[in-house]
Amino acid sequence: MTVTKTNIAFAACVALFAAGVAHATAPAQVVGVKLEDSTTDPAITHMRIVLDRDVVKPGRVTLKAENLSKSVVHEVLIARDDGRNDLPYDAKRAVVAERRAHSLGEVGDLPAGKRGSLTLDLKPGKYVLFCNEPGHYKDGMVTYLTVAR
Ligand SMILES: [Cu+2]
Repeated sequence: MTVTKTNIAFAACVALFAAGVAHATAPAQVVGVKLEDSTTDPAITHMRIVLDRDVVKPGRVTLKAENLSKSVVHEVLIARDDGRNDLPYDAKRAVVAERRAHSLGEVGDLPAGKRGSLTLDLKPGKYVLFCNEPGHYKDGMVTYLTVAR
């Protein structure tokens, strides 16, 4: 077959399309996110976020959050971790300044015992997950997820 510009363009389109389909149909990687406090277990002295894995591959990632508290509302937000020690904080409201932290999404305001999930397309890098109910981030509801090839 004679190679023409049209053929090359067509081949490139097919390759892109195939890559797109493969990407769309690849199952999302699941990260279990447990939201816990002293009502979950009296031995837990500070509220916390526990992930069942802390490294995933780039691509679609589903955060499956479960609020294991008996009485406290929790939530989980995710943002890229830019290497700062602390996220930008609004001390007056006792919350992370979500917009300045560039939140990528959240499973918001989960009542005790409830579950929720969020699927995102994540590029390689380090991410921070935190609860932004007032006071919870400072109490320790923050953890990290690494996306690496
Ligand atoms: Cu919380």
